[in-house]
Amino acid sequence: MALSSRACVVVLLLLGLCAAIGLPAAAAAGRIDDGLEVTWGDGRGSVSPDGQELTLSLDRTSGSGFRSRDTYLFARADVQIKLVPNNSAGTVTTFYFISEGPWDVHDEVDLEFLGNVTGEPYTLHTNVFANGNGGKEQQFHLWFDPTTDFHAYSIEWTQQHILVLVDGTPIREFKNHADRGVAYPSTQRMRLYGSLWDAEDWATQGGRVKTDWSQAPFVARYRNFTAADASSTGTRGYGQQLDAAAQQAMKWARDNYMVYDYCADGKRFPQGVPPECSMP
Ligand SMILES: *[C@@H]1O[C@H](CO)[C@@H](O)[C@H](O)[C@H]1NC(C)=O
Ligand SMILES: *[C@@H]1O[C@H](CO)[C@@H](O)[C@H](O)[C@H]1NC(C)=O
Ligand SMILES: CC(=O)N[C@H]1CO[C@H](CO)[C@@H](O)[C@@H]1O
Repeated sequence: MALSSRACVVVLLLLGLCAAIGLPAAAAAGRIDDGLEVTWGDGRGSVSPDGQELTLSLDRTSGSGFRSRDTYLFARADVQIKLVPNNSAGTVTTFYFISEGPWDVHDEVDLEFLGNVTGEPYTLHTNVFANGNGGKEQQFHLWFDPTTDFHAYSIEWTQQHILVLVDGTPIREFKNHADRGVAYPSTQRMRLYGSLWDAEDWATQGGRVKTDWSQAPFVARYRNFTAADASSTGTRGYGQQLDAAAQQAMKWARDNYMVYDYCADGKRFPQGVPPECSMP
């Protein structure tokens, strides 16, 4: 893959600068806006002057959001987020892939962080849409306070699976069972998006707790964004089966922190949960 000459110059400059101040070159991440662009919010989304942090804010008038400059057909995306602190009830902070074609057949992989009142846990809501069909929700609490520090959230979307990771621990794997008739996102390019918006009607404790606008503006911070092509099996080690340690880690996360699983919601699916729920 050829780097553009402009990218090369930037890389060379960074390497030179790092050498000059004695830091290892690996510490020189690019600017976050090399990969992401703020697209809405009328100034409520911004990038720090050093390019290391993208901040989204939300007030009564509007939220804000960004998107990736590139589109992907299979990718591994990583970002670190520091969520809205204190009373974040009603707010939703997101990071997701979505295709750009017709809505009725769209693909999507969602991470949505549902805020809460101070001291109560955030919920990480995940969902997968393929060919316009979603309804595959799984929700998690986190094993740390996601508002005091940055933590890494990743989506690995390959031919084999969609894997969601939190600080490198897999929490959800949605396997490609297209050969058994389960729709899987594999033909439409997707773009990454992030946003901070108000959803007080449903986000927190089923909508019972509303947004406290006296706490506005609400702020979420993103940094260290990377997205790498993962179209060929095994690219950078991605797209392979989870090894025993990863399976064990995922089991730990799911046993202890999963708070909703569509596959276990017999009330919602009286005729039986969707077929992928019983596929290994
Ligand atoms: C908020 O806190 C309540 C009480 O601990 C919890 O049941 C709920 O899952 C939390 N998250 C949301 C989004 O309501
Ligand atoms: C940035 O993210 C990469 C993985 O995408 C990770 O290896 C690296 O340690 C992160 N850098 C910092 C400063 O956290
Ligand atoms: C307004 C308010 O309550 N701010 C608090 C938010 O939480 C941090 C710690 O996470 C406190 O230091 C602030 O005082």
